[in-house]
Amino acid sequence: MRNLMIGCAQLGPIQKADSRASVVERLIAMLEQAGREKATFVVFPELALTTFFPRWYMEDQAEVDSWFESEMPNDVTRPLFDRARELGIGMCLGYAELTPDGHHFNTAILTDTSSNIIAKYRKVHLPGHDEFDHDRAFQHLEKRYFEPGDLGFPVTRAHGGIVGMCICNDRRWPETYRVMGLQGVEVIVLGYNTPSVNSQMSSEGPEARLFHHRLSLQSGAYQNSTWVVAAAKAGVEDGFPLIGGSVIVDPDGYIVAESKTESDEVMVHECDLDRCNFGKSTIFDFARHRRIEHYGLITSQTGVVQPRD
Ligand code: CDT
Repeated sequence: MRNLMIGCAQLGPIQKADSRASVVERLIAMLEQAGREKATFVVFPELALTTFFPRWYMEDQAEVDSWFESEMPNDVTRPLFDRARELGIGMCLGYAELTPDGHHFNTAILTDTSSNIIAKYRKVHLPGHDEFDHDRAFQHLEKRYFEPGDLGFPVTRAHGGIVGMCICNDRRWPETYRVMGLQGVEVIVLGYNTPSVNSQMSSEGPEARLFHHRLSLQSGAYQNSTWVVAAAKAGVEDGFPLIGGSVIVDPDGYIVAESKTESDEVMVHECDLDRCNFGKSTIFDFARHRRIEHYGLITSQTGVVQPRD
């Protein structure tokens, strides 16, 4: 057994007017609760320091940049890193990253139990659009404010296992899991901000959204024999609802913990990383069973090319 006590820390809504300092207080409160329940690794959501700002259309670059962090930790987040170090808890934390040379990414970092940043991931699959869309009930402007991640899907030896990160929409793409699966990943951690309703298809409501969310995570976990931990930012932000449904999924694809609210909520689960071994050495023993000579289209082509009539 290789047990890792993982905390999945769902955030309730963050309103546009809420200060980052007030959010950091909430993150610290959840970190402390996870610590009381013996967690040594806590997963926070995507863009965990602010409201989901890509729903707002902005033209002024200074206004856009005000949602980004140009260093991590910084003066506002340092208390979180300090408390995590005191408690001996590693974290995955999502935030909007502005690099010294002016690039904008939707980023997550991984820390060890001394609050050293040991890995970084930048969101690869950016959903939405880059111009104001009058046909939508609300905007989803990630393609406007972020560049696609440039780090791939690395995994890191950390917390006694092999840890990988992805962010929100990445979880819907099998390639995300498989690239990490091919590096032996044992825990994939991610945060998300998923609107409860589709901005273009009014018939799709929260139940469908939660179904597709669980379907993606459970299949990714099973098909790659890995734990998956997914932390939501949930609830109604300035009138715009986000799903909850934070989950911990085991390497057989079963949900072993799920949030019950759309508020700040922590779940801690003892994850035995050796549970990954059975699937990785049998049905999903990649070295024995994968047939890469038939998979070329996956990396040579993005869109669909139908056969000629
Ligand atoms: N944050 C994020 O990636 N949200 C997307 C919404 C897609 S709808 C434009 C998601 O996949 O949950």
